[in-house]
Amino acid sequence: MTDQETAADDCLFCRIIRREIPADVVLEDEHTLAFRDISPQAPVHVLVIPKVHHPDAAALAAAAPEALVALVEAVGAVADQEGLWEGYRTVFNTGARAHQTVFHAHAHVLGGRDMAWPPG
Ligand code: DGP
Repeated sequence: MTDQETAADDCLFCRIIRREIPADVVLEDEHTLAFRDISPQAPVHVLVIPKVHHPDAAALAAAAPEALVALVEAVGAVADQEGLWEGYRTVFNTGARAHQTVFHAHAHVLGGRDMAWPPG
């Protein structure tokens, strides 16, 4: 078994992809799954994840750039579907110091309220 398969076996988001853990799915295609965050930080808070397991967005870009492109396209589709025409924020937390807690690449799509800048 490869390191990637070992990681994927135990990975929370891989388990959501495999439907071993329930999630409120809002969009799915060949490359990505999008579902509502269990702890929403805005009226709309959706996680968009690739179906392949890589620990963060940069690792995904290096290993499977087409999957990262598909993920960003899915972010746009989620924003349209959720009616976020006035704007939304896309966040990739990378590493523990940036508050990454699930080490499967994911984009947070946050919207439905005004966003502060600089981010906390
Ligand atoms: P991050 O902190 O950037 O690694 O984001 C991980 C997010 O995942 C966090 O906002 C909470 C969310 N999350 C954790 N466990 C679950 C779960 O079981 N279901 C769903 N829908 N979201 C989860």
